[in-house]
Amino acid sequence: MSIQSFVSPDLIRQGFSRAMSAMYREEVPLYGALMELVAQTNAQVLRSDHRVAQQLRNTGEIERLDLERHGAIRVGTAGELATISRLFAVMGMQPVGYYDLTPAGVPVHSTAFRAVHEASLQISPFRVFTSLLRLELIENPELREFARSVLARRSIFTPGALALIDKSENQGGLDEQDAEAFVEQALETFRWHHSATVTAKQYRQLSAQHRLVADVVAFKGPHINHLTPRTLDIDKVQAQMPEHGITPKAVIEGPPRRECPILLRQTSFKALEEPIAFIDQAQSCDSHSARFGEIEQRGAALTPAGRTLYDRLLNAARDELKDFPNEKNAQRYNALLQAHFAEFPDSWAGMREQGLAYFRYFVTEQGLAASGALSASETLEGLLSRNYIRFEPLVYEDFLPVSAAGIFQSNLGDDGQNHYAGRSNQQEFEKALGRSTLNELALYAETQRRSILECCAALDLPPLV
Ligand code: OOG
Ligand code: NI
Repeated sequence: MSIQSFVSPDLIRQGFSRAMSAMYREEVPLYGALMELVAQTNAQVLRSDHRVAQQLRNTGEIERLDLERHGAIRVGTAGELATISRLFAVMGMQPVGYYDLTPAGVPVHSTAFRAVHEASLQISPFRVFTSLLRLELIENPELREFARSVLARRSIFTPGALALIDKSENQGGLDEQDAEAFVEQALETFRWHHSATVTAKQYRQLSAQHRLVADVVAFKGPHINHLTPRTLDIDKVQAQMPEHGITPKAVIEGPPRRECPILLRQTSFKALEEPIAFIDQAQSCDSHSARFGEIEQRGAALTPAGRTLYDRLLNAARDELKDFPNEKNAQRYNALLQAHFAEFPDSWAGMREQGLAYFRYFVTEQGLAASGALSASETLEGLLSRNYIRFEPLVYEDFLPVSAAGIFQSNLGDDGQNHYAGRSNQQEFEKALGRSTLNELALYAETQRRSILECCAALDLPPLV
């Protein structure tokens, strides 16, 4: 078979993301309502805020905005994680970053599967926050063994999906027909199954250990637990949610509202209580809240210096609050965030000059007109000051551990505040994954560098980086 007949992994991912969204819309009615609200708000922002509209046009993000979403799943074993990694690889998604959620009382560690090159992200920015349950943190040895044995018996991939993953790896891609079948088969892994794999009593025991343990162990597969659209104004959507029958959590995770958004702001809500059929009773009064809704607003990716500053300011606000942010202290928490983040420059130029964020550089019309007549000793700053090039912030494509912990906790209920003795263990995670995770900061630095090299080529200059 010739290479030319393979479908681009980027297009398989785009198709998969669409199929996932359609499935989730059918399974979780509130998701449809949320998508409409976000689409309306984004359209309003684009009409009224010309600066944001122009920026999104300049970077091309405007074309991916409606496609943009992330999902989340939780798997139970090393084998499941390794195969999920191979499944995502067929769609051009790689594990980026390592997130340890145990300090926040959630017995998992995680990575985000996503495309890594800006050209691929442009076709589909679909990402999946993927967590591996840390069974070793279950203290009760009998319950731990029980959970292990239940997980060992399940198989979360269809035979068709496994065969197509093998085929793609062996021949280096999938043709049109196989790609279509792959999307259909892969989707099955993420579907909700309303029948549990345990008895009602066992479910309650797992749930008493941690709701998350029950969510992973008691079901046939790692159902997608939320699918999150990207909004251009999270405060506006949050304010309008109640009118649409949606009750968000009290506090928006991440940085405060700013002129120049950084990283990621998120909020979630309970979307659906699912009745479950246990193996010993078809109709049970137990229900399980497996599905959530979430929205997010994305801002600029920060450099290591910017991230250190972000972490320091966030921690300072939280330390001063002296409690987990909740309904009662939400107002004070927001005020504290605003006060502490006053130290973080709120202009793109300021952040660029201080090396706090990553940017993409673009040649201007003026630059193109001057191309060929520039001296070889040009500098980036010189080109910027004469308007031969301009810059736009590079969007953050990843997640935040403190925010993710807040999302987990609000989704799981109050019993998420356990303390685990387990240490962060990236090595163990990567052993399970069967490969190493990529460093997100290196990816942003590469994209920034490529954009500078493209400018140099267009201006007929030697490389400036
Ligand atoms: C994942 C929670 C984290 C986010 O956006 O930070 C997350 C989960 O609940 O499985 O999705
Ligand atoms: Ni999420």
